[in-house]
Amino acid sequence: MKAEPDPDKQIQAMDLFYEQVKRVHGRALWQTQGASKKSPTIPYLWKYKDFRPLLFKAAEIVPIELAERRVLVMANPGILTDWQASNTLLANLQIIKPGEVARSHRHAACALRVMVEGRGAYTAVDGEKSYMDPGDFVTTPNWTWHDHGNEGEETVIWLDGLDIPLVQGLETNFFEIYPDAKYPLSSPDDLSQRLYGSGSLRPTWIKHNALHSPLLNYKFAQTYAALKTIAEQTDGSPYDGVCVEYTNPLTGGPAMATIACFASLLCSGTRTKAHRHAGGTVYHVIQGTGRSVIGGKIFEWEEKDTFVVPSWTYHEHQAQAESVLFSFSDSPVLQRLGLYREEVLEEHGGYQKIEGTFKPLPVPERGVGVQQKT
Ligand code: GTQ
Ligand code: FE2
Repeated sequence: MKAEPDPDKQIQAMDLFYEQVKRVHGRALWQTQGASKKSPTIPYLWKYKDFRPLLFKAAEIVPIELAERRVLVMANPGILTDWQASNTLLANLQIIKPGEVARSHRHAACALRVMVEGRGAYTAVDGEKSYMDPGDFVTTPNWTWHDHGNEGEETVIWLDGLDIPLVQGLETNFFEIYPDAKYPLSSPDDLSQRLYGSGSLRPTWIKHNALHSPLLNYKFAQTYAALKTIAEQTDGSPYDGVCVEYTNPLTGGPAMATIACFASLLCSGTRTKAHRHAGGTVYHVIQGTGRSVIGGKIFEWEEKDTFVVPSWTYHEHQAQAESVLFSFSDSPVLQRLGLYREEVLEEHGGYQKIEGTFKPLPVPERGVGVQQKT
């Protein structure tokens, strides 16, 4: 007859065993399950009115030559290991004073800009200069040389979106500095707008086989007019309102291989229903005021604020005044890899149960005054 196993002894034996496995830098898989299940990205919102004075302070005390880019990162407090808005994306604010140039460089990460305030600044991408007005959406495809400059009278601020955390995760974050501050210009200013700005008329003599849109600047005036025309006829998606994607005019695909970008018009009083999808999304309020419910919490937003909806988190929007939300997400990556999925909330008539209101998290003492990465 076999004796009953002693549970205490069994646990002891297992603990000893796990130690032995660890000594050869191994892990028992059944012990690690669950450790990586939860995304560290938390829903979060950054107020422009908090960042704006700090940006101007940076412009005053940090010479542009000292910073590769004079940029403040909107850091998701759920992600302790780095400074980023979501697991894959950065959402930063960049400030350039009149007369300044941010020197030319290129990187494996893709970048985008949404102009927030000021006029007279340009970005030059692989030798083509594009002047940027508030609300414009501008692409900097990966591995293109780019420098920025402000030729106007006003200090200029814009939102940068980048896929640096994704590219870092893949350990392919290549980066090069151009020997001169500016990369030589090789095309007329705003050429891509002239060639591709109509959206549906394709110049037949140009071959363009890149993974990104050939159009560098999607002018806000054009986007807004299109949204208003559509909104005269339809409320659009029950989840996103009158939402359009900034596409590659040659393929209909995303603006860049790794980042899809959208503009959504929510007419005054619009309330969308909740859905969730794979892929983290950063929203930037181009204009308007309203609130979003993200993961059961109310996030109040106003013009120029930025917020993040983590992957697989329910979200719905409500506009108090007519609002235009810009958003960008890593969904093209997920779609390509067969990882994309989406789901509509069925309960409570399609709206989330409210469990609270967003409040900025207190900043731990050690986080103030010292530059520290964990
Ligand atoms: O403007 O080239 O916010 O390379 C972060 C990295 C902006 C830029 C950022 C960059 C840039
Ligand atoms: Fe850059």
